[in-house]
Amino acid sequence: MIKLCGFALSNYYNKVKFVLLEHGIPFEEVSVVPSQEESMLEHSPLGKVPYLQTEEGDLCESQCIVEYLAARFPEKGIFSADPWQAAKERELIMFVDVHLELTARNLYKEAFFGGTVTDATKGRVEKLLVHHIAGFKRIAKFEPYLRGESFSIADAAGYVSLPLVGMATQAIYGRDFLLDAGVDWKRYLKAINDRPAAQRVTEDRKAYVAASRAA
Ligand SMILES: N[C@@H](CCC(=O)N[C@@H](CS)C(=O)NCC(=O)O)C(=O)O
Repeated sequence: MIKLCGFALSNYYNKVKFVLLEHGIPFEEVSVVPSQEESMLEHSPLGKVPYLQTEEGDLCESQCIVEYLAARFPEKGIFSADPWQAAKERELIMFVDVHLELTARNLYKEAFFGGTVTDATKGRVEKLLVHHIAGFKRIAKFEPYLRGESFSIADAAGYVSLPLVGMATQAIYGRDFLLDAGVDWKRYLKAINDRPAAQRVTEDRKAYVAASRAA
C-alpha cells in the first residue's frame, strides 16, 4: 500500500492527503518531520515532506506525487479528461504553490515560528506577492472554486496554501494581501469544507496542533 510520509501541519503533505482521500485511494500515513539526517535524505533528498513510499521506491515533491497518482490511477479522474481543462488546473496549481505560497514562505519564520525576517526580505516579498496575487486573480475564478463552478484538483492546492499566504502577510505587514486584493479566501475555504476529504485534513491538522501544544 502507498505510504504518505510527513505530518499534518504541512500544507504540501495535506495537499497530497486531500487528493488521496478525495479519490478514495487507499494509503497509510507515516509520521515524519523534515530533517537533514542521512536517514531522511535517503528518502527525500532535500529532507522535506511530503514524500511517498511506493512498491517501487520513494517519491518527493507534492506535485510530482499528484502527477504520479493521476497516472497510476487514471480511472480516478484526478485531473480533468479534457487536455485544456487539465492544463488550466496545472496552471492554477503552479500559481498557488510557486508564485504565492513559495514566495510567502520567506515570511513564515517570523510569521509563525517566533524567528525574525530581515526588512530587505519583507520588502522583496511584498513586491513579489502583490505582483503574483494580481496575476493569480486574473485566472482564479472563485465561483466558488478556483476553476469556476466545479471542484478541481487545483482546489487541493488552494485549500491548503491560500490561508498561509493570508495569515503570513497579516502577521508581517498587518494586512492580509489576499483579502486586500479582493481574494476572499475565508469564503473559499467554507465552500471546500463541505467535502469530507477537506474536513478530515482540517480535523487532523487541528488535532496535530492540539497534541503539540499539550506535549
Ligand atoms: N516543493 C515541495 C515543498 C515541500 C516543503 O516545503 N515542505 C515543508 C513542510 S510544509 C518542509 O519539509 N520544510 C522543511 C525544509 O524546507 O527543510 C513540495 O511541493 O512538496
